[in-house]
Amino acid sequence: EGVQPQEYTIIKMEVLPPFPSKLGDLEGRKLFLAAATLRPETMYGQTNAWVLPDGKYGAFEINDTDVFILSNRAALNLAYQKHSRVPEKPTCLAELTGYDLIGLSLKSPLSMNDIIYALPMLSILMDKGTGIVTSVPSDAPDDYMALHDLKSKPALRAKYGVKDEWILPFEVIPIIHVPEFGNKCAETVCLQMKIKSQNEKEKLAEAKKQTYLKGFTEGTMLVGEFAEKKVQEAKPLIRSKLLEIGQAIMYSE
Ligand code: A2H
Repeated sequence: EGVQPQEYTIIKMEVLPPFPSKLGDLEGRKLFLAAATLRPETMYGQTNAWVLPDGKYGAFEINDTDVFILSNRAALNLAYQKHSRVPEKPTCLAELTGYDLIGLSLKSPLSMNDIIYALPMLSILMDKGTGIVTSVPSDAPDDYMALHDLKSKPALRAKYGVKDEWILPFEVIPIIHVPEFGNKCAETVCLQMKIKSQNEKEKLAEAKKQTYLKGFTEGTMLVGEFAEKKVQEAKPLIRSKLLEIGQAIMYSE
C-alpha cells in the first residue's frame, strides 16, 4: 500500500441474465461487476473480466437501480464516497465467491467485443481496488499471461469449469501504439522477457513497469473516438465521457 491515495476508475461491466442463483430475482435492477482500473483509455480492448475463485464478494445496493458485485472492503469505502443506497452503510443483497462469478456474461463499456465472460485469475488481491479486474491483454502483462495460461492449458480450464467458448474466440486486440513495443505492447514485453505464466510475479512486475510508463508517456490511440491522439490526452477525455454517460464512477483508496 502506497502513501498516496490511488484514484481508480470503476468500470460498470453489466451482468447479462441469467444472474447467479444466489442472487435470486433482482426485480428489474441492473447488476454490474465493478472493475477498478488505472487505464480507462484501454477499455476498447477488453476480452474478459477477472475474479479470484476463492475471493469473497458481495452484491451491494449502490442506488435505487444499480447493484455492484465487489469486495466487502470496496463496498464500505464506496459507501463513504457517496456510492451506497444507504449513506455510509453498505447493503449486501447476497454473499458470493469468485466461483459463483466464473462464466457470467458481461456487456462492458467501450469494449469492441459485445459480450465477454468472467474468468479466474489467481494473482488478484482482495485488498486492492474492488477485487474485480477487467482484462486488456494488449496492454496489461498480467492480463496477457492469465489469458495465455487459460488458452494454452485445457486442464486449467477444466479445473475452474471454464468453457472453451468463453476464452478461445478472444484474441488480443491492438488499441494503442507504443514506438518501442508495437501495437500489443504487453504481448511484446512478455515474449521479450520470456515470461512463462501468470505465476512469474517478479518478471511480471518488471513488465508492468515498462509497459505502464511507456504506454502512458509515448502511446498513441489506434481506435475509438480519440484515435491518433496521445494516450496522455485521450485518457482524461475517455474517463470523463464514461463518467458522464453513467458507465463508470471514480473510487479512491
Ligand atoms: B489495470 P495498482 Cl491495460 N488485484 O487496468 C490485482 N490487480 C488489480 C486489482 C487487484 N485487486 N485491481 C486492479 N488491478 C489491476 C487495465 C490495465 C491496468 C492496463 C495496463 C496496466 C494496468 C486493464 N487490466 O495496471 O497496483 C488493474 O489493471 C498496471 C498498474 O493499484 C489496475 O489497472 O497500481 C491496476 O492493477 C492497479 O494496480
